[in-house]
Amino acid sequence: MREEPTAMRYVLITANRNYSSWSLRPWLLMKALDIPFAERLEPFAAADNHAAFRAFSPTGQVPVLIDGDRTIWDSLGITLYLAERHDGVWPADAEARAWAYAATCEMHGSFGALRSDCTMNVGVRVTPRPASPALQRQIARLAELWAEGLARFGGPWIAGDAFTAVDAFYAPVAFRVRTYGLDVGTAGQAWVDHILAHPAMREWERMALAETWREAEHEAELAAAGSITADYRT
Ligand SMILES: N[C@@H](CCC(=O)N[C@@H](CS)C(=O)NCC(=O)O)C(=O)O
Repeated sequence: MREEPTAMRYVLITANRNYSSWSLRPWLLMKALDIPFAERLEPFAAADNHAAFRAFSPTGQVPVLIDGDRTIWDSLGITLYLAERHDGVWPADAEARAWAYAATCEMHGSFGALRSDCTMNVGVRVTPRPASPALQRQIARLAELWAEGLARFGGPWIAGDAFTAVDAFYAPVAFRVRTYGLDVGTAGQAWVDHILAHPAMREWERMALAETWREAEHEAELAAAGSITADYRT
């Protein structure tokens, strides 16, 4: 049975806007769907924040959603929780919804080479090192998946005319496409441009650029990814 949300009691705990790709997913989803929440930012203070984050997160990771006396962890767990309480998390059309479930879970459980070789760093532009075969396959899969969703469900969002969770899950990849100049095909690039222009993505980007924190491990991952051609951060 559907549980009614209690207005304004959500607290979403996230980390640095510049680096934290998993944080972006529920933050963007809630902003895009106008679900009110209080923000709590826990910046990365070290290469490993597990012990400190365990004070509020059972996995020692962000994002975490606090709803009254409940703690919901993992970006997919948070999304499923919100979907029980709010309209619009998933596409209304059954075929688009089935496709969006699969595409969202694919993002959640795959794309390891993309995550490790093209770390999210919103404010920076990079000429990447030559892509490994695994990364090439994953970029080709992104192009295929986005083109399929846009063609089947009519766009401009991945699974239809409304922004849904599948867009939120691929949103960090849009920042990666821009940072590393990845070729995701014409249709894929149209979606990337569309989501980068979303007011909530622009808000996240503004906050990322204003951050003065630099976390050594994330910066080292970036340096390993290629040569930095621009850095727009404060
Ligand atoms: N599967 C988790 C992954 C969460 C995750 O990896 N979070 C990273 C931040 S983007 C984290 O908290 N890392 C802790 C650290 O860097 O010490 C989810 O979907 O929420």
